Amino acid sequence: NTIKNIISLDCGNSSYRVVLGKYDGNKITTEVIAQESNGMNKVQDYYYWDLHKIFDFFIKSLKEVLKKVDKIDSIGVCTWGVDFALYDKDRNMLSNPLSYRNTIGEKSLNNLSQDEKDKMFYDTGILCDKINSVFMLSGIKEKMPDIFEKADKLLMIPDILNYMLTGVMINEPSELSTTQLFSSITKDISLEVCNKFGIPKELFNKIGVHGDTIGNLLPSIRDELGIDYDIPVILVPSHDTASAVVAIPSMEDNFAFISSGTWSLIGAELDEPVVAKEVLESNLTNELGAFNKITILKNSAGMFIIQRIKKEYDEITKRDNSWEEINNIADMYKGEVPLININNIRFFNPEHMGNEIHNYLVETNQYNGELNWSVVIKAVQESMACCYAHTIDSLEKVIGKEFKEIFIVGGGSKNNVVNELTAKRTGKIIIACSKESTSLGNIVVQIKHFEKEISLKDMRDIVKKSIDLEEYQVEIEDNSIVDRYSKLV
Ligand code: LRH
Repeated sequence: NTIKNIISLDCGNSSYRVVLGKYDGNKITTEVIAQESNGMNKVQDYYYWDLHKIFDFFIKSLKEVLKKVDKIDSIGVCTWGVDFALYDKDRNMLSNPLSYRNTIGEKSLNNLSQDEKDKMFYDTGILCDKINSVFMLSGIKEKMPDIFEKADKLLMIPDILNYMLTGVMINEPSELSTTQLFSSITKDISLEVCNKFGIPKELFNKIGVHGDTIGNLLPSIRDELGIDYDIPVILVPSHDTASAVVAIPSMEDNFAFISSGTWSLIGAELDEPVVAKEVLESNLTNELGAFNKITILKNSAGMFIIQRIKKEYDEITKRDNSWEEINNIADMYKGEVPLININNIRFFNPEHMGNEIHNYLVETNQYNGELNWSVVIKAVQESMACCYAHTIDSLEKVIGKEFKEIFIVGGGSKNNVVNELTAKRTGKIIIACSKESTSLGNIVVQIKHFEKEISLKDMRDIVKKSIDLEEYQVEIEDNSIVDRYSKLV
């Protein structure tokens, strides 16, 4: 049997899924085996993630996979960035992982001067951002000193799942780069940043290499699955953005992308980080991608805002409105385009997103009257496209290249309205790729376990043969709206 059955566990902020990829030596066919919604649980003062529930879901899904195939050949895990758990020296998790939407790290970021923030960027290539793990960790140090003192090891979310599966503690580099405790320049833990925040370097484990085997599935899990052979768990680029970028079907080295999910990561792939003033000024950051590539990108709010609005609107209308219905509501508005800075902190985690946007539009004289969902949804769709156009423009200036096309990957690539608006506001050809790009990237990297010589280019060639693309192209007539947006940021 030459077909390899490769499993991806892809956990996003709003949902997680198990995807079975069948690789026949030429291309991959994928099937989503199971999917569940994800969300933070608020308990008293803090928002937490439930990793044990995700683990349980994964094991159940593997059982489903085994009803469909004779053998599972390998497994890879990827998740969202920045969040982590601390373990004591006996390898017990000290607390459920906190979500980056907590404000516990805010103080240590706000206490930094501009010079200190700049220095951290020059040390790591990473922009200081409120969600970076370093700030959460220093918040834990201050507000939960007992936990901090007992901490012996730190595992990022995908590392936790890999540990639960194999019993091996390892830190994966792309995910580690979202902490800002790791330098994309030296590709190692940044002693400068660790020392500055009093974080022991010893918290970190061995840093893994993409394509290597972390370990085999634990015997207890094998027993539960009723199998008697080893399944290797492979170290894939476990930051979801890094895996999604692997699955960009570009045959050229230079390409621009938008990885669209709860967040929108707008960027390009480079060989080396750009550590310069212009990067800082454009709010770009140099994350680590697959196989030591750099993804220079802006971490922008993405579908989160519109997902929240849909949830609120569903509650009011007491029904599950389809996305088409949500888009139709926006279409009803024919007045001047309302704009919001989607990355304004007030839209990060408000009690009520619809009201927050409405209030903002009223305060900025873009609207007056009662809350109108057409206006609110329109504002979000248009502002997202303007943010993309504005960011791609700064990216081109920073790296001195112009892009003809932009690849959109991830769940958000299926939002036709935003895709069309993006084509209109950027003037570029928009190529919508797979909804399951993160899993495709995860799966295609696992092929390295079976074909040691495979290159990143070969992987992209396999992806290209495995998916259908959809193109959007619109002539720009008047783009003053992007200028109007640029003034908001
Ligand atoms: C996108 C993402 C992003 C950030 C955020 C927390 O899913 O990984 O790159 O790190 O989640």
